[in-house]
This record gives sequence, structure tokens and C-alpha cells, in this order.
Amino acid sequence: MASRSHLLLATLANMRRVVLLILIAGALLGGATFVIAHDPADLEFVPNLDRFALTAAYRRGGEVERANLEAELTPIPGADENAVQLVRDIDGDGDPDEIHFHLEVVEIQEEVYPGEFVTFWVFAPLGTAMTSPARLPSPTLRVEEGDIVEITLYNTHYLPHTIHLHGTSQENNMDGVPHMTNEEVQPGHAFTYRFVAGKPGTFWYHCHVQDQIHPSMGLAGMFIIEPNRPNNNFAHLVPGAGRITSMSKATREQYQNEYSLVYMDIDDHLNRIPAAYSDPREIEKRMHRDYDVTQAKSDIFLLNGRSFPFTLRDSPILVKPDEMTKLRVLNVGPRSIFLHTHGHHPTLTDLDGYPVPKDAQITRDVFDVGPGQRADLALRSGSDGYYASGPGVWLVHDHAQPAATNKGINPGGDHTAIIYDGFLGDDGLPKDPAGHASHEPYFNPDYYKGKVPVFDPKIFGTTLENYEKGWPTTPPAGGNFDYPKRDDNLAPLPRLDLIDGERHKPVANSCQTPVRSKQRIVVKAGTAYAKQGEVYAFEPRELHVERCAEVEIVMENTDEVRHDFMIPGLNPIFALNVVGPKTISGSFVTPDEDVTLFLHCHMPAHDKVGMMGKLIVGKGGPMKVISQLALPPVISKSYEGVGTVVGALPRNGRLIVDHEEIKGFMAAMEMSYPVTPQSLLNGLSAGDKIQFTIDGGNSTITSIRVIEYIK
Ligand SMILES: [Cu+2]
Repeated sequence: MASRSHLLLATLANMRRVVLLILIAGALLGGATFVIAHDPADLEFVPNLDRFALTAAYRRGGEVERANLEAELTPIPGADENAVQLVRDIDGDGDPDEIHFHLEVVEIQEEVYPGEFVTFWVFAPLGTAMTSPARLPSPTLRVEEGDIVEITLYNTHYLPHTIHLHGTSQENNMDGVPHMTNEEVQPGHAFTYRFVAGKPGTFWYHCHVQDQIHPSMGLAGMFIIEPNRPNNNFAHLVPGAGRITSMSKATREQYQNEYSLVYMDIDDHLNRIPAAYSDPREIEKRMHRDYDVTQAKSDIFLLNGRSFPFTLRDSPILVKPDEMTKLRVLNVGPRSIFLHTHGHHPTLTDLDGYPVPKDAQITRDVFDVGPGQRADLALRSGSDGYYASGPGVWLVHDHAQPAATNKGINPGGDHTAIIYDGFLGDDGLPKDPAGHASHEPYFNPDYYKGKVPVFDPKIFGTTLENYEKGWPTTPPAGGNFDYPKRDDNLAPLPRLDLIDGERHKPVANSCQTPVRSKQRIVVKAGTAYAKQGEVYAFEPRELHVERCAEVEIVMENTDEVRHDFMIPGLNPIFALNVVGPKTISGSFVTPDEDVTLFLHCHMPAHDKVGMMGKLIVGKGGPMKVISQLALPPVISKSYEGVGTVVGALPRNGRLIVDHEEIKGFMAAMEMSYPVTPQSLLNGLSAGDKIQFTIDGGNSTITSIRVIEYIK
């Protein structure tokens, strides 16, 4: 029995704290059976994941319940294990009724279509020391009717923000409207929004600070309240939006599939401002006083944070014949969308989270959804010739013409497709009647720069090389005239991922011989130490250390948010990560050479607004740091790495890998890298041991070989 208890403890330690709490609550209420007394052989079946062996819902439920519980308890790649806390089962019905989300604000850059890198701000689940699961749109949050919901907003950004829950019912002082119900949450501060989830439906949340700008920067996500059912387990936080695989009980009663579709159109001149300037005062002035949203014109049209062709890969609507699919549509953008489903006539079931009465439920092929509105659609698939026209690949798009483009170039925008079973290729792209390779030209960044003719030059009797030769020199009929032209004068912005890659390259190794001295340095971190034009800072900013010394850093984080003290050039990398106000410490060994290393807070954009410094070893040396506003050098050289998969993120084409030192490229660390082609991510699971090739020029993983699959 002693060894069994020991095993049990080990298992519990691996579980999210929550299940333990649910179990204890259940045991106290006398409801759930505490199964410690059971041998695994007593179970009706032997679960393949022993951490679920203790839960009543897992044991009593069917395959779907178990899969949903698994989804609920699966760690979110890149997020802190406490980013979503399922606190307790109050009514003893087998699912948690108190949900606590922990969100921070992260500045990210997303490649929205080939070659177009756009800066966004998003709410993201609390991240870990090395990575963040931040992506566009902000995560889809899901709770159950009657749940006690807490959302703690850690403002890790350099401007004030709030969270406004749109459409749900909450007390006036939880409405998140600055200067009316809640003060803004200042940089470095945290605030917890509390409310009880009311009637079920599709809602959303967004920042209400400077609300002509902040939601359009990405601070918006879907908020779903699910009807109450017993043993209603599902993933409470879905990164980004798109397919919801762990459907709630009530949705499963009527539907086979469920999707959250977040539409958002942006003017990329706005999103350019925080990437083009670094002083937060200047960013404030240009975004909130110079930039006139009343003269803005959307030029990039996003579905779930991407534009075509990436939407095809990231947000396909996958169906089988004779299924019902629930589409939850949210429009975050400043103009109405007109959603057209080719070959299909969905039925409108809910508007703004409230059910449409049965005899008013209209069936159409174009649904208009205004800014801020939600529409829930029931999509029938099959071949009845009335609601559905049969298997294949059917375009789904906003029928407003500009939305069919990427800055005026078609095909682009929020195009996606209803893709029937059997019509999806291994590369994640649809196999349509036009031929599987027909999408290939659109993965070429030059196409969206307007450098490639949209039709085959052959039809004009010419070639690509000769395309602009021999055109008539006569003036146009009727004289010169003007028409709206693409603004293609904008030079590319520095890419944050490349700057990050460059900054984290190893510069010096820790001393390999026994240390010759010991030192202890207290570093304060927070908004309190910022100087003019800064938001966050360390104090002191210059750390003087001996060569080959063991240095203990005591970081006093005086803010209410996370700071990550990191010396990225040191091999092995040294990092301290803590949500404040709190003090932590850790030690590293300095190199045995006179060198100056860059140190920074690893939280995105914190170094940009002041949180950086120098580690001066011995007499020091020249420090090489790539500026946030400079284009990093392009060195195309491949490196080989070995590591363990932390998470494969097919939706944003990235891999989080905990890798060993990659000689000449990167110290041992957990890091997120883009992956090309994205199909390399297929079949990878957290825990797999891999070997990979990474292109040092663009920090992109170009090949992956699995050494050992996790069992
Ligand atoms: Cu920081």
C-alpha cells in the first residue's frame, strides 16, 4: 500500500491542481467516489493516461467525456500551468463551477499572409519563463452557465488596458469601461474581473481603453457561455479561434462540429505605428492623437487572425455529409461583413448570444454581421440540393469585395472553405477540382507585393520576363486619369522573431573550471525604476561581475505582473521568471573572459520600453546588440538541433521546443520557432524527442526528424 500511495502522490503531482480540488470537494460532499481503494483492475476499462484514473467523470463517462476531460486537462503549449484554474465543483455535478483565467497583454508580430508581418497586441494566457502562447485573435474563453468566473488581467504591456465583457451580464463595477466603471489597468498592474456567467450564448471580450484602436490591435476574443449539463468537461481556453474539438454537452446534442470564426479587418498603417517607433510617449501620440480612425480604410481582412491563403490551412471548416456544424461568427472589425457560404444555406439560430425564435430562424446564403455583433449559424452538410450541394471544397467568404483581397490583391482576405471529408490533402490544404497545386502561387510573397501577373503570361503571347516589354507608348484614350492605387511604398519593418533569434545567440560560455569567487547581486525590477520615456526597468542596469564567479541574482519584482530577467548571450542561458510582487533568486557562473553581455526582460517589448542592461564580466568588452528598430543581418546558414517537443502549434505554424545548445546559433533553451513547410508539424506530440534543422537566416525550422516518440 505504501508504494501505491507513493505512486498516487506522484500522479497527483502531475495533474492540474484542480482535479484534486474537484475530487476533494466531491469526497466531502459524499458525491464522487474517491477511488484510492480501487485497483486498476477494478475499473471497467484501463485508461491509457493514468492521471485520469481517479476522476469519476473519466471512469463513468463514455469516449467523448474522456476525450473532453483530456482536452480540459491538457496543458496549453507555452502557457503557465495555472493560466486556467478550474477551481472547484460547487454543485457536485462532475465539472468545475469556478473558473479563473489569467491573461496578460503581449505585443506580437504575425505573418498574416505570405510576406506580410503585422504587429498586434493580444490577450494571452499567462506564459512561461521562455515562451508565450500569444497569438491573434485573443483566446476563445469558454465557461458554463452559472459558473463563477474570474479573469485576472496582468497588464504586461506599455499602455493601459481593460477587459470589457460584451453582451454578458455583470455588475456595473466589472464592466471595464475606463473613467466610467473601472479605472484603466496601468502597465505593471493587475486587476481581477469577477462575475457569474449568465445565460448561455456567444459573447466576446475586448479592451475598452481607446476603443477605436485597442480592439483593432487584437485585444479581442470570443467568450462562450455553455448551457449547464452534468459532467460537462471541455477545454476552457482555446488559443486563438477556429475548430472547437472539445464540444460542450449541449452543443453535442445538436451538432457534430463547432467553429469559432472571428472576423477582423485592419488598416495596417495603424498596426505599423508600435513597430516603427520605440518611445512609448511617441507611440501614444501617434496612435491616439495623430491617427484619425475616421479617415481609416481597412486593407487587411482577417479570419481567426490570418488572411488567405493561410486561412485555408488554419481555419478550414471540415465536415462530413449529413452533419450539422455550429458556426459562431464574431465581427471585431469596424465595418459589416457579409458572410457567403458557397453551395450551402445555413440557418441563423442565435443573434448576439440570444436565440432567434424558431419561426423567425431564417436560412440564407449571405449573412450580414455588424461591428461587435455575433451570429450563430447551423450549417447542414450533405447533398439534399436545398441546404447543401454535395461534397467538395466550397468557398466561404465575406462578400464585401475589398474583403476578397490582401491590400487589393485577389485572392486574399478572409477566404476559407467548407471542406468535406476526403478533400483535405496531407499538407493541410484542400484538394479541390482545380487541382491540388492550384493554391501554390499564393504562397509566394511576391504575388501579394503585386509583382506577379494574375493570369498566365502565355495567354498574352508572352513570358514573365518579357511581360512589360513592347507596351504601346500612346497616351490612354480620353487622356490620363486617376483610380485608387495600392500603397506599396511601405518598406518592410524589422521582424521581431529575427531580432529575437539574433539576440539569443550564445556570445560566451560559462566558466568550465571550478569557480574562483562568489557574488550576490540584488536586482529590482518594475515600473518604479523607469526613467523618462521608459515604462519598465531594472535597477541597477549595469552588473559588474568577476570572471569565473558564481553569481546569485536576487530579483525583486515590485510589479504585479511577470518579469523575466534573462542573460540571453550566456551559454547556458540564465533566466529568472516571476509574477510579482515577489522576490526570487538563482545562480549562474560567469565566463572566464572579459566580455559584456546584454541582459533584458524576456517579456515581449519590455526591453523596448527600458527593461534592459549589461552584465560586465571582468574588464568587459564591446557589446553587440541588435536594435528593435534595425533589420537584423541575414546569415543563411543551417544548424542542427536536438530537443523535446513542448508543443506543436499548427494554427500558427510554430513549434515550441526545449532544445540543447545549438552550437553557434542558440544556447540551450525553450523557444518557439516558425516551421516551414507547416506539414512538418503533423503528428508531433509534446514529449517527442526530435532532431531538427534550423535556418540561421530566418530562425525557421526546415526539417524535423523524430528520434523517439513519447509512448
Ligand atoms: Cu519585464
